[in-house]
Amino acid sequence: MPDLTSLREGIVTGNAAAAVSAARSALSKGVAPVDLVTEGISPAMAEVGRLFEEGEYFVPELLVAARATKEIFQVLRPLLAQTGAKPRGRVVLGTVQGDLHDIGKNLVAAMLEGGGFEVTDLGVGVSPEKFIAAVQNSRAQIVGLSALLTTTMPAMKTAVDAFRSAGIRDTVKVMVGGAPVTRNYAEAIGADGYGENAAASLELALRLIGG
Ligand code: B1M
Repeated sequence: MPDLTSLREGIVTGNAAAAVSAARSALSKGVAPVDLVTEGISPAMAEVGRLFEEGEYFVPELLVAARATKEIFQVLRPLLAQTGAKPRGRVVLGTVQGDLHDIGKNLVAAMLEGGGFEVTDLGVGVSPEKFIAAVQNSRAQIVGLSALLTTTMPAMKTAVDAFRSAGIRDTVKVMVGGAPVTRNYAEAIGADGYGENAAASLELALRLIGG
C-alpha cells in the first residue's frame, strides 16, 4: 500500500488541495477507495479530534479539516458507488436532529456504498419525520442514525419511537453509531445494531439484511 502520510497531513493541517491531490495520486497508484477511508481519512480525523481535545486545535481548525475531508469525498463517492452493479440493499442514513457532525456519518456512507449498498444520505439535523418519509420512499431495509453529542443521543430514541408510531418499525432495521453511542445504549433504545466504526457498520449492515 502506498504511503498515505501526505493525505493524512493534508487533512490534519486543513490543506484541502494537498489532501485531494494526495488522494488522487494514491488512487492512480492502485489504492482502493475503501482503503483511503480506513487508512487515510479515519486516522487523520482521529488525530484532529485528539489535537482538539488537547487544546491545540480550536473550532476553525476542525472546520478546515472537515472541509478537506469533504473535498476528498467528492472524488471518492462516485468511485465507491460504481463498485456494485445491483445494490445489495438500501440504507437511509443521517445525523439526528440537533446534531451537525457529519464526518463519521460520511465515512459510514462511503463504506456502505463501497460494500454495495445504495445509500440515501439525508445529511445532518434530520428530524424523525424526514427519516420516516425517506424510508417509505426508498423502501430501505435499514435506517442509520448517527449522533456525536451526548445531548443529541436522546434524539435517536425519539426517532426509534417515531418509527414505531408511524408503523414502519417492523419493516426497517435500525442501526446506530457515533462516538458517545454504545452497544448498551443501542439496546436500551430498541435499535437493532450498533456500529462502532465505519468498517464494523458495513459488517453490521450485511448481517442485518441477512447477507
Ligand atoms: Co464537535 N464535539 N461540536 N464539532 N467535535 C465533539 C463531538 C466533542 C466530543 C469535542 C469535545 O468537546 N471533546 C464534543 C461533544 C461533547 C459531548 O457531547 N459530550 C463536541 C462539541 C461540544 C461540539 C459543539 C457543541 C461545540 C460548540 O459549538 N461549542 C458543536 C455542536 C454543533 C452541533 O452539532 N449542534 C460542535 C461543532 C463541531 C464542528 C462543526 C466544529 C466540527 C464538525 C464538522 C463536521 O462534522 N462537518 C466538530 C468536530 C470535528 C468534532 C470532533 C473534534 C471530531 C468529530 C469527528 O469528525 N470525528 C469531536 C471530538 C472527537 O470526536 N474526538 C467533537 C472523526 C470521525 C471519523 O469519528 O464521528 O466518531 P466519529 O465517527 C466514527 C464512529 O463514531 C462511527 O463510525 C465513524 C467512522 O469510524 N459512527 C457510526 C459515526 N456515526 C455512525 C453511524 C452508524 C455507525 C457508526 O450507523 C448509522
